[in-house]
Formats: sequence, C-alpha cells, structure tokens
Amino acid sequence: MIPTITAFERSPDGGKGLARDMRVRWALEEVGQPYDVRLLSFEAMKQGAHLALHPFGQIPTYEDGDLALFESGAIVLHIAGRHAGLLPADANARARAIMWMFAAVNTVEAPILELVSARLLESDKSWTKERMPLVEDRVRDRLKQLSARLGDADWLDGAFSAGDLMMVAVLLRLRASGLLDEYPNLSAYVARGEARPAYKRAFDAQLAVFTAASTG
Ligand code: GTB
Repeated sequence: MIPTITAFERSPDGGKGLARDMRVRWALEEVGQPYDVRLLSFEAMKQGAHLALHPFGQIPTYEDGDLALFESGAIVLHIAGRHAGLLPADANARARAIMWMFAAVNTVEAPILELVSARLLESDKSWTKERMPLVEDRVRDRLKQLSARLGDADWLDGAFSAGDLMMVAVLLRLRASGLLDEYPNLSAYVARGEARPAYKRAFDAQLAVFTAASTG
C-alpha cells in the first residue's frame, strides 16, 4: 500500500520547501517509498475530516492502511523504523540518531521558531526591535554549540541518518536570516543535505505543487 501524506495546497513559502511536509517527503525519498499527497487549503485543514487526523489542524499527516500519524518527527521516525536507510543497524548508533532527531525539534528548532515568529508575525510590534538581538543570540548560542559538535564531520554521528535529515530541515528555516552563514561548517552541512538526490526529488515535488497552484 502507498502511504498518503498531506501538504499545503498553496504553501506560504512559495515553494521554498520550508513547510514540514518537506521532511516527510525527503524521508520517503531516502528510503525509496512512493507516496501520494493530499493537498489541503487552510480552510480544509481546520475542518472535521482533517481534524480527525490531526487534532491541531496542521500538515503534515501520514496515512498507511490502519495507521494515521501527525507530527513530522514522529512520521519520519516511523518511516525510518520501517525501511532501511535512515537509521543505523547498531542499537546504540540507532539510539543516538533518534537522539539527534529530538535535539533537532526540541532544542534547535525552538529558538529558530521564536526568531521566525519575531520576524514574520511580530515585526509591527513596538518591542520587536529591542527584543530581536536577544532572540537572534539565542539562535546563535545553539548554532555555536551545534557547530562545535559537528566540527569537520560530514554528518552528526557517522553516516547520514534521520537525525541529520531532521537537523538539516530545521536549519533550513534560518537561511533567509543570514545567521547560518556565520557558521561555515553548518552552512556546508545544510548544503550537503540539500545535495542529496532524495532531497532534490522531494524539493522538486513540493515546488511542482506550488507552481501548478500559481499557474493553474
Ligand atoms: N510540530 C508539528 C510538526 O512537526 O508536524 C508542526 C506542524 C506545523 O507547524 N505545520 C504547519 C501548519 O500546518 C505547516 S509547517 N500550519 C498551519 C496552521 O497551523 O494553521 C510550518 C511552516 C509554515 C509556513 C512556512 N513558510 O511559509 O515558510 C514554513 C513552515
């Protein structure tokens, strides 16, 4: 059976691959699992049929037979557990790869989302200008620590894993801010992720949705 995921009918990022269906698409491409996509308008995301799948009315979701999941990290972990290619066979290395997935969404993504919110949603507030350096420095703290740990390695812990997939996906949200460029090894790490054929296939697929929505 082919799993079905959900994605924005028209992504607000203009096809830059920043919405979280991208990490699920990338994981499915890495393991060679074909998938279907159900596109949703913002309105449909908040209605009964989708809320039955996703209590918070968001994308992405994942359906495969009797299984329905939401939360991009949980979906990527499920895909990585079912197919070879995203988690090491060695039990300890596997646990560490999963640790990096959690680090990506819990420890690194949190300050990045603060920054994104400050820039996109709070830019008109009187206090944003004063608060911004603090928010940026919280991101810098995490990047500095991550950069120190990565060093000159290609990936976070040996071979590319679901941990790297999640971390690269999270770091990509920073590109527009320029903060990533302050850490050349992290910029190169993200570029390595983007250069993977599976990433490119996933990116092209989500871009095609945006292009079709814009021209259709
Ligand atoms: N923790 C959940 C997960 O990881 O799956 C978060 C899911 C989530 O935030 N989904 C967003 C959503 O459905 C889309 S990805 N938002 C609609 C809503 O909440 O009503 C977040 C996102 C949105 C837009 C951009 N962008 O334009 O650049 C990037 C990322």
